[in-house]
Amino acid sequence: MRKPARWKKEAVTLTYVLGDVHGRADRFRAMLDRIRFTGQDTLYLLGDMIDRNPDGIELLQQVRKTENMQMILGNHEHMMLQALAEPTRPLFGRNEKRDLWYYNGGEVTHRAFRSLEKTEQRALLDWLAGLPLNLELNCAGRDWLLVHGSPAASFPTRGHAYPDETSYAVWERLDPFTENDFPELTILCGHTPTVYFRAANPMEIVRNGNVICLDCGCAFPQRVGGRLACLCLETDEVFYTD
Ligand SMILES: [Mn+2]
Repeated sequence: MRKPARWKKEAVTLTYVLGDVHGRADRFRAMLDRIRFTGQDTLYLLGDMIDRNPDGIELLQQVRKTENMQMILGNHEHMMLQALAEPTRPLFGRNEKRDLWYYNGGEVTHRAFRSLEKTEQRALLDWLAGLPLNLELNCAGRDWLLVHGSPAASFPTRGHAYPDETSYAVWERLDPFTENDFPELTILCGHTPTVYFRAANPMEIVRNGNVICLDCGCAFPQRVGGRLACLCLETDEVFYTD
């Protein structure tokens, strides 16, 4: 007897989390195929859809227009917002925020952004400026906290080196082996490729205590172990691109 090919998806709706796609639309598409993402499921994105590879703007537009995809702000979107908000100095053409953004792989994103209609540019920037720093959700019987770099709520106690809560939340690297400010929550974080915490090629997600690090280096080529990882909250299943 032949099994219906998509039997699982008819029965349940699932919640997925991934992050740090960094302009790789090919890997993002491959992941949506792999998890058989449907209109009934929800996908949460941990920020850093842009930079280092060419498809960031297209990815942001896709997320913005897809109702069942929710995104938090990454440091790369934060850099983009700051670079485009700062006026370029008339005499020497300097824009320090833009220099920082380009240094971190933003030039390819800026080029794609400039090719958009002005109204689309404005809409995209307004949407980015409204993205939350963290998201809390209750799913599969647990309370989850989604962060790009670190929980914003730790800023008052840990954020001395940062000018404001936003910079802290998007830039500070949460260390799953030393930090446990919110033991009642399961923290999902991106931002730091997991080889930073545990050597593996290809990279694998790292879990320690109540922290799960999902950035498996999608920005980087396959030969250095880069790939996209995605976690399903209901089943605890981890998916990887090739
Ligand atoms: Mn980041």
